Amino acid sequence: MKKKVLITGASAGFGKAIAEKFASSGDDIIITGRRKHLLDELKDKLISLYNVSVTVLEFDIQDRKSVFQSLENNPILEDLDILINNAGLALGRDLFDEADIDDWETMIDTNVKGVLYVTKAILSNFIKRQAGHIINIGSTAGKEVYERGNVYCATKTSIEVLSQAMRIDLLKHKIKVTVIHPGAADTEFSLVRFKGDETKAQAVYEGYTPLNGQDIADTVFYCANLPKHVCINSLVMTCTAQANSFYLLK
Ligand code: NDP
Ligand code: 8X3
Repeated sequence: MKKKVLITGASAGFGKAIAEKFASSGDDIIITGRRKHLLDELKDKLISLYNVSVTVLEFDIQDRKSVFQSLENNPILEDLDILINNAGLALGRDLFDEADIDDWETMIDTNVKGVLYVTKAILSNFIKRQAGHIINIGSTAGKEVYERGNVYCATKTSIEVLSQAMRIDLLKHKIKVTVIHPGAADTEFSLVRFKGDETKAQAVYEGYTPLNGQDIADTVFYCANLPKHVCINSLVMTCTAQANSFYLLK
């Protein structure tokens, strides 16, 4: 059956691949991010390829007011089936004592507060219908803390914890909550983390075959299309060359 799916951070990486996956199966999608021109390009492509409904919402998930203005009481979300909390980032890979506090704040504001704002802003639609599925994108960084990962690891650990909390508190409303924790995946992630340094970003993915956006999209789609009585709670996925945050065969 056709679904309506809201995907945050769909201008690149996992979110873009997830949008393509749901649209290709005939679902209607709402795609969000800050880079509107990329979202508009994706919208045109998906409409012409799959003839589905695609709505673009441009906002910064760090900005509480913008999030609520865009999502709360938005009629397009009244019959929303799935929220995919994907937008997020790492900034810097520095020792705790050397890291930039502004980077820390941006990661906390985006990866933790942004996810809380978006979820809270759409939640009444799920509660009204006593149905819905929240799929949060965590990370292996939330499973094992690695050197120079400090605050990024903390934000992704929060996603595991908040997913558990949402699952418990929203149980009475019959809302499914899934968290997916991917390992290293080749997207714009490292370019953002290393602030545009392409050499450093590319080095992260050299010498092995990392995950890609399509791998995550296929997994999200699988979790989203299980029978009504089945919910995958938490799932860790890595490329075959990676065992966890510490062990990577290059
Ligand atoms: P990308 O950098 O390729 O994409 C990130 C997306 O998030 C973009 O669409 C970006 O849109 C959006 N985004 C970032 N900040 C904001 C913001 N303040 N407001 C709105 N949108 C924002 O990274 P990935 O696709 O790899 O990352 C997606 C998620 O997966 C993140 O949560 C990341 O932490 C997680 N992850 C990534 C892994 C990897 O190795 N790549 C592994 C495990 C987890 P725009 O810039 O247009 O706003
Ligand atoms: C991204 C994966 O290993 O860079 O969440 O933290 S890692």
